[in-house]
Amino acid sequence: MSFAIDDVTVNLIDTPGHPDFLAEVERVLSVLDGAVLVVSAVEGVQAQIRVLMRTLRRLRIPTLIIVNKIDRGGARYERVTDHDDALLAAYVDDETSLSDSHLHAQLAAQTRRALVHPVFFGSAITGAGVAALITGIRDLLPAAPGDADGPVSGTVFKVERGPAREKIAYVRMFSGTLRARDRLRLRRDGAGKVTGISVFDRGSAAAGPSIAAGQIGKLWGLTDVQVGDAIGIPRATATGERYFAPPTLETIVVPGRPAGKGALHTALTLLAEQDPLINVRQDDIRQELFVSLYGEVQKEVIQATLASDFGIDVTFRETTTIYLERPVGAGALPVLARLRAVPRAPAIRGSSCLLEGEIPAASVPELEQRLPGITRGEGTADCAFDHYQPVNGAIPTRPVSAP
Ligand SMILES: Nc1nc2c(ncn2[C@@H]2O[C@H](COP(=O)(O)OP(=O)(O)OP(=O)(O)O)[C@@H](O)[C@H]2O)c(=O)[nH]1
Ligand SMILES: [Mg+2]
Repeated sequence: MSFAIDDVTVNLIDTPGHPDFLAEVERVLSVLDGAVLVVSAVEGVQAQIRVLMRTLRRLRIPTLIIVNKIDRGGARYERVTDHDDALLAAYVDDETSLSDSHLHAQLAAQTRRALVHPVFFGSAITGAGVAALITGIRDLLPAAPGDADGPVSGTVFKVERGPAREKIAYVRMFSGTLRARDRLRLRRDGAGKVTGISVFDRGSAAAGPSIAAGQIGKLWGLTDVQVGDAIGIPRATATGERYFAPPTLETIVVPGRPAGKGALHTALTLLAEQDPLINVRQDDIRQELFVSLYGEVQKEVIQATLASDFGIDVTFRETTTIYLERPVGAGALPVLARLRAVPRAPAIRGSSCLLEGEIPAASVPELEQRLPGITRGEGTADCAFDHYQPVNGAIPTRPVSAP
């Protein structure tokens, strides 16, 4: 949805806060200019908030924090700010020689670089603090640069199906102007022609002839389109990487009618095709269909999507944990082997994983350097001296820094 604050147009993408819907947040991260993280003063900083904040910081997405529900009994601000380093209030040196406007400019500059994350307090019910937040969005978050006359560049962050099961792609335009009837290349093999455009503007989506840099809208006609596709020129920063750890759960999807297995397979494959975050696999022996999940509630969404988009009723078996290659992210083991580390079997506790083992002291700095890459930024390393070991071959040297 889109609204105006003075002369600034804000395109707002609302995502669910429940951890089961992490995938919905993942899909939009690459198209954000800034974020407003809503924290409840009653519930305090929940695990989900930490995951989101850590990711927003890692991706350097400018973020404002609003502590909501301060009207409620039991609301305690300090619960939210005191006990979490990641949620530290904006800190600016309070030198008396600096003017307010200078400080404000500093705050805006540092917020835009995602160095600080200003914290607001308010209540959506009473409206307290809302005006300050709105001013903060206008003044502190960056306005997207975007040249409507430049080369066409946009990113698809959501795909849904319309009443006639036609694909509708949600796109955020970064540059250029896309017009109805424009032909597009999608990835290497796909192509398509835009047959309809609707742009989010002042509270609603209106059909129009074109969509330009800075706008968010819906595109019709792109039958091959997938979430994450570039429209026109891919953004230089697009890496295709995943931001959150992949789902750790999976379940078997059972069609309402036994004969419906083929149709269900097709439907799930179509869903997975348009959305890389939906993972489907078929068990070769028992021919059962598995989907991976972030949590139980996601089953309801899959069930509803299959019913509304494909007319297929399904039930689910009990959810199980995926153990496959789970430990420290793909690519971790080759890295550890190269560092001459000897890992023991990983211990999985809920969504976290503990990997213990031995590593030569000389490899520790490189391990620390590569850890974010092989654990999607989620991992931490604790090292302690264990033993000396005889050296084979040339005696290793370590650079000594000048005193
Ligand atoms: N007392 C009080 N209740 C609030 C306030 N803001 C929201 N609520 C209530 O909190 C509940 C959840 O509000 P939502 O707006 O659905 O919250 P949300 O963060 O969008 O939730 P998800 O989309 O499910 O993640 C509703 O019952 C609201 O009425 C507030 O400032 N004060
Ligand atoms: Mg909501």
